[in-house]
Amino acid sequence: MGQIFEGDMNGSGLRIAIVATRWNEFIVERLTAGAQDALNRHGVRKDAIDVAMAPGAYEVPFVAKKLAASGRYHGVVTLGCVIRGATPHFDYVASEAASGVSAAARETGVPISFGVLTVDSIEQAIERAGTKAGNKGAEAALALLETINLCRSIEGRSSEEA
Ligand code: INI
Repeated sequence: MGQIFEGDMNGSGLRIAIVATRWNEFIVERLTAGAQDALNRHGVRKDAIDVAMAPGAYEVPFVAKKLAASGRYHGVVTLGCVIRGATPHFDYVASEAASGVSAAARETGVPISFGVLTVDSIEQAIERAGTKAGNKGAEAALALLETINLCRSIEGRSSEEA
């Protein structure tokens, strides 16, 4: 059998950027706290986490790409919340956010995780921001650590190396 590449969730020595939106701040500040807590618990130092505030989810990919391209971070967590309204605006904003974030990661070669909630109601958002459905900010932070370390495993480097 060939090799199996896996990433652990060891965050020691990593520098991480978080992009969070001002839109739906009530929800997104809980996602941000969840992401910061998960990163700290997995060894990322508090002073190694920077937070950039974007206006809305539509602007998230642009800001995430700037941060990723700066060369200052091992990875970027994106956080936001798009709540379906009565107009098609939701679909445009949500799909631009999702496809833009994955394009930014591919174009920069820097892992970027997607913690932008796309929900039907404020209740669903609350459920995913630290209540009964967990905290999607924390999940996005852990997915980022795993992806960073998976890349290092593929490149033949340990998660202890800078
Ligand atoms: N931005 C969000 O982050 N969440 C939303 O629910 C939302 N809604 O519903 O419109 C939203 N719109 C703003 C958008 O992200 C841009 O900031 C705006 O279009 C300016 O470019």
